[in-house]
Amino acid sequence: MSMEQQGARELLSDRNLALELVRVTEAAALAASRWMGLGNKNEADGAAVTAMRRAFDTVEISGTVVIGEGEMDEAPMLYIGEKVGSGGPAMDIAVDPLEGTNLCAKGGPNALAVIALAEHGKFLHAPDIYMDKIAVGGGLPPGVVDLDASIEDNLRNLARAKNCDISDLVACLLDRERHEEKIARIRALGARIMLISDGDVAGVMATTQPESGVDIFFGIGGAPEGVLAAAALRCVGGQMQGRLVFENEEQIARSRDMGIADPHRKFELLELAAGDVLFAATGVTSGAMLRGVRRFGHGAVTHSVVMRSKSGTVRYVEAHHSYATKPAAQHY
Ligand code: VTB
Repeated sequence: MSMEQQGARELLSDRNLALELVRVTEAAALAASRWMGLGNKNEADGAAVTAMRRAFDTVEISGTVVIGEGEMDEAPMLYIGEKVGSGGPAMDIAVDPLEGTNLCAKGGPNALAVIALAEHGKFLHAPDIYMDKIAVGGGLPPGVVDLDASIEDNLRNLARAKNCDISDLVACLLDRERHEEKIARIRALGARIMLISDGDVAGVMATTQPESGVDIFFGIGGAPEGVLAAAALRCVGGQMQGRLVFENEEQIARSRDMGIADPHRKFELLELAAGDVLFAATGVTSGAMLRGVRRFGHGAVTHSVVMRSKSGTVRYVEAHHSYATKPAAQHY
């Protein structure tokens, strides 16, 4: 096979794979949506995990989960190191079958089923601890914000780059006590704030969408969610930095065990998610970017996004899942 033919073949398989991934996030979202608002986040999460794990069986990759549901001894499925897929190119996989378990359990906005894929070794193997994050959308000068700069400098620089007043800016943060000081300083400077109860993958992604009204994401959330958000930003443009936040020595040791030579360093976007990245997400509940699963007597409708960093394509997929040809036991 000529190099051109091989290149074309790789491109095609990569493209097909992107669409296959949507089927996997759809399956997780459909399963989780059955538990929307029922007040049971563990059942919702379990349903999403089982459905996602099953859907991976038909995806033609030799996948290894690097960001998943936890260590092998604490998660029965989609644990770190688990092999998934029916065989094919070796890929690393980052998953969050239900990002925002609380959101789903309460019927709140922005619960998502999320997957990112890259070649082996391209995602930061982030342990399930905290990460301090800063993110802004695309089209801004490189380095316009920095995790090590003060909140005030970051907001001033961002306002200058966006040619607006600080009072025009909206910062998104998780609504947590640990952010009290940050929130006070943002307010003192005159910028506005959107506090979210959970779901910082959606929070970071909101910075990339002008219609979301969010200009910048600040603060400490999950480290695995940081890698997933970085994968998304790699596809749509935007800037992000993250630094692991440790609560004890054991977490530092665990990070080293996971291959992070200097656990205290600041990671740039390309260190969180490098190489050619595929990203897919399906809405479980409606949010700024995706509509949640809607159910009818005859089936359900899902809304997903799938993106490839190589081409920069962002595709929204509305899928109508019909019960017409399925026995009742197979209704999603
Ligand atoms: C965030 C958020 C998640 O965890 O990462 C958050 O995106 C951080 O942890 O949806 P705390 O809840 O301990 O603050 C979630 O809320 C749940 O995974």
